[in-house]
Amino acid sequence: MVKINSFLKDLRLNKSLLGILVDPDKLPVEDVALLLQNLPKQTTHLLVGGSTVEKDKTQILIKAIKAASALPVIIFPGDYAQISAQADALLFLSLLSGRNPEYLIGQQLKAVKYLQKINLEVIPTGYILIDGGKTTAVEKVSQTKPMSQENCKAIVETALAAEYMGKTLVYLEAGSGAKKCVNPTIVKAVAEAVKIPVMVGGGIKTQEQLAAVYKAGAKMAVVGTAFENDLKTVKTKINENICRTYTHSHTR
Ligand code: 1GP
Repeated sequence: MVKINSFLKDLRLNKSLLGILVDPDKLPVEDVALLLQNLPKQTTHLLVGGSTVEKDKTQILIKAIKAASALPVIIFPGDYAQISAQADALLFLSLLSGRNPEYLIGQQLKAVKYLQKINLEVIPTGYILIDGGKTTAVEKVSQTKPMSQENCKAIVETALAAEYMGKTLVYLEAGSGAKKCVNPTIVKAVAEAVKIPVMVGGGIKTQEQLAAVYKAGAKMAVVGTAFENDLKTVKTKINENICRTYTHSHTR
């Protein structure tokens, strides 16, 4: 089978892409229909993955999403065990902000055997963790420190190192649930310095923040927590309605 690099093509288009991040540990597979019905209109991709996901959960969730939706699914893995042949592409992350060999080459090596067997678009990604005002799961799991937003120069240089290493994408990550997202001035400085597409995530909660990230030059923005919270509200409302109907039908 010929491998089609469609995700990379999407990233190189002059379009603002929106990836909604779904954590298999937080979204039960029976909620896939609810997820798909409530996606923001601008959603172009689904990203699936989490820092500490139970075995096989990612694969089961991706299978359910692919059965119900034509949206491309990109794996954003916390570890190599989350790779699934059913997805469209894999962010093959190297955590370049840190100095933990496990996340620079260890996990990548563990993935090789399986990747050789399947036909997945692999995107070499320079992953840069940036301080978002709280300790995030990435920091805890990787045992690395984020880069300070005060040091834009160091972030730009790390992104350039990613490009020189041959990465085809750079991901500026403030971490899931970050208090402050990556400052648009940093996004702009990186986007102007590198030739590869820039992806930004962590702490994006509003349309204004989203617009600012795109304006600064990001090709793709990733939203997880804010959408999760929206979905919870929808679910609560549905449950309330079900309870109301139930109570109603039993009080007649
Ligand atoms: C985390 O960038 C993603 O890896 C999304 O972050 O959950 O804060 O949107 P949020």
